[in-house]
Amino acid sequence: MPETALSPISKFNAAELSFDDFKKIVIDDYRIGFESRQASLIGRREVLTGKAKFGIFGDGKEVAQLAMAKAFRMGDWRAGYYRDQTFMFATGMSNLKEFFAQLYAHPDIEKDPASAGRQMNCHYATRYVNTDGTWANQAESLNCAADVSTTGGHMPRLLGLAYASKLYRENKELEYLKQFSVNGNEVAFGTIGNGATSEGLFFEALNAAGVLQVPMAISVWDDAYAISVPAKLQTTKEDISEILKGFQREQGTNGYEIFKVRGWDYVALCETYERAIELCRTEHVPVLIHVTEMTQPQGHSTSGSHERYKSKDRLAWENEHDCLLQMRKWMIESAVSTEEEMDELEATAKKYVRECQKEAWNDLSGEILVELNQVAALIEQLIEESSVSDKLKAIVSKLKTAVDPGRGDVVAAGRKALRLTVKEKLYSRQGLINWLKLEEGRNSERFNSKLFTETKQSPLNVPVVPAQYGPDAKVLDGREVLNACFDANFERDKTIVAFGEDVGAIGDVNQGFAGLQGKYSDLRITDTGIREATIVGQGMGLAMRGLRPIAEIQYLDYLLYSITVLSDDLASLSYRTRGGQKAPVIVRTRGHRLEGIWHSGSPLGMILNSMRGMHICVPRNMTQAAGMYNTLLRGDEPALVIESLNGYRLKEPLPANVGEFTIPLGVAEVMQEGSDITIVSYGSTLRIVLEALEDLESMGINAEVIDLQTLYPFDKNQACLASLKKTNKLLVVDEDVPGGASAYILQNILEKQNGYYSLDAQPKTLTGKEHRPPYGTDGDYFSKPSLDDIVEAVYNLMYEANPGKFPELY
Ligand SMILES: Cc1ncc(C[n+]2csc(CCOP(=O)(O)OP(=O)(O)O)c2C)c(N)n1
Ligand SMILES: [Mg+2]
Repeated sequence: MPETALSPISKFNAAELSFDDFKKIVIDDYRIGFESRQASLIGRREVLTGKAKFGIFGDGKEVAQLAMAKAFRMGDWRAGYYRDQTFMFATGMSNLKEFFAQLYAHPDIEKDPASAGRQMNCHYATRYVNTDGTWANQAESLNCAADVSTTGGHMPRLLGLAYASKLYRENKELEYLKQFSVNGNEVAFGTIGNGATSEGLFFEALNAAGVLQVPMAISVWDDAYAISVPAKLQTTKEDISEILKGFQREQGTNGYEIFKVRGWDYVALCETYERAIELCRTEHVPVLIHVTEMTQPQGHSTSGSHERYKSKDRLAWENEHDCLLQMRKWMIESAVSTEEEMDELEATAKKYVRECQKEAWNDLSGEILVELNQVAALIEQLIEESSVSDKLKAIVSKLKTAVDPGRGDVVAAGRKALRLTVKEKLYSRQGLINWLKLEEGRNSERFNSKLFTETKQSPLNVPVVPAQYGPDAKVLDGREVLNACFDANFERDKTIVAFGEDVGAIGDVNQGFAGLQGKYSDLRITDTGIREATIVGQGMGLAMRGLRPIAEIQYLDYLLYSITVLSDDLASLSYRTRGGQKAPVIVRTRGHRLEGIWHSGSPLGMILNSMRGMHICVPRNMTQAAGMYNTLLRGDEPALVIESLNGYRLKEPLPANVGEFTIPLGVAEVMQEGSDITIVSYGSTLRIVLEALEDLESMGINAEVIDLQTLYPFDKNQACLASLKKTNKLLVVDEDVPGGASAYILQNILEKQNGYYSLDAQPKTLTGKEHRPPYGTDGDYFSKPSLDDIVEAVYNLMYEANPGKFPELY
């Protein structure tokens, strides 16, 4: 195996070092740990005095992180949680100024590159997306996937990051992707609190990594508490590594190597990490390092005090076993340093951290002060002309005397001044209006931008290529059209992989991938365990590392089992890093209606409400689905594609360019022109609407039918509005619960598109019932919109508008 690229961090191997070199490394480590501790102490004070809103820190966890950092190499990844500041400082992936900038929520990627002030403090990320949307070189960087605040929420993604190394090592076709991997030597380092190991996501990821044998190194930071809840109420036997012993690999089995080490024992920690990570990296064995006897010198967070729930004995034990105190003691005992040298180092470190904190604060408050003075000057101009000058003066005075004012205070002052003077014709109002407009744009960039990557790589910029049909186009089952599409894409792009339950050997339960594992190998078309959350996480980690995953959730109803990952992690990734990270995963599933309570779901309202940040595609048939896959696979943003479960065996002509034609996202299609009423639908119900047209025609109703095709983005060209202008009547047909996706559709048409002004009858929705559909054909008929329901809903709208022409039905 080729040599692993070394990170700037020196390798710790005492045997090969002179004592002086060894001393230097240890002292430097202590300095980093001590500075990190100071940052925690000052950080807490900054919250308690009101400069920052909330603080959660890594005090008590410093020494283990210094050891972990030594094993971290170029190309490696971290996916962890909010205790890891020392690791981030030791690796150089973050620094003290950035730490404080994030604590103060500085909305500038230069100051807080991890999140541009969007995330709580100690939520880390490196920026691997260049500003033009292209990938940075990850193999020559140290990489940190963007944290989430949810405990255990990062575990599925961690699995994917580790799995990418496996694919890069084992699939030789990927060797050309040098900017992502060197022979799959990259380890994915995960960290998690002892309490969070109670989460299902932890166990799901743990098991999956054991099955897959991927280089995933999980460190459990065990401080015996999860906020106030002690280990006794969290973990069987109060000991996570004890109960995970069954995962230990044995002669001839797969599994884990499990290590247990105390969090204040610097030497043991360094040795453990070196050994564990070497094994993980070279043999692709997952490892778990259980770091015990950690402490929380300042308690869990700034929200409370641990004296409330920890006993005096425990608090005294924590004081004594403070990892930095223990490290300091050991350094002096083993002649690495002297008391005097340590005192000096600590005094210098304290001063340095204080300076970093002050600079970070001045950077942000200085920017705000400029804006504050601008708005104050503009309001002062108003004061000269206005009859409410006293009130305006009060605004300025309040603003100028405010303690630590924010941008919100500055803008609010301007808005209030405009409201106060709304009835006055003041020349100087315009200056304030102009300034507010300018700031609105800037603040929208700061606080609301980058829900999607929004670069030229976006799927919205993929050129539209129409489907072509030769004179002898074959007419196939829908599933065969999809199969041909996937085949062509797998051939074209070696980075595409697909995986999920039953996706590999049988080519998915509806055979979209049939025969493709044989053709492209089980590294590219792969079966997984029943583990929806980590299927999505697997996709996310792969996509972050330059691969193009299609992660399959067998049925739409089971999306719920992965919704935490989709909503918290995947959909928020671009936003929470302000475009610094991306993960173009395609989540493929099938649903809308078939049979029974758990195979007929169409919870699009839930999806739309929880997954902003992903494209939501609802193709009416498999050809449209294929065109959407072709688009998405050429763009760089995450998407969910819901195929119509009852459409795989319907006949569709095969486009000659089945792997090339594209369906643009957000472009609704008028399926049938008409003049009496607009029916808007998508997916499986769209087909029923089309079937209903014959009955409607026979009743003298000429309906226009629109297929939305994607719910997000929504009808960018406003086909719905154009249609309403002709028909003045609207029926939305949707099979979600009442007030689910149909409410979203109405809001878009009536409010965003201003369709309200084109209506001359009440807009209506026809949806599924409140409950899920019972099993059987009758269950479907009486629970989901049927042809009869559609015809009657349309007719009733016509009757209400013109009872003379359309008499009451019954
Ligand atoms: C899914 C989820 N549930 C609950 C919380 C609230 N919460 C934040 S931290 C925490 C305790 C975590 O304890 P542990 O995993 O032991 O980590 P520690 O803070 O002790 O290092 C809880 C319950 C959360 N952030 N996410
Ligand atoms: Mg804990």
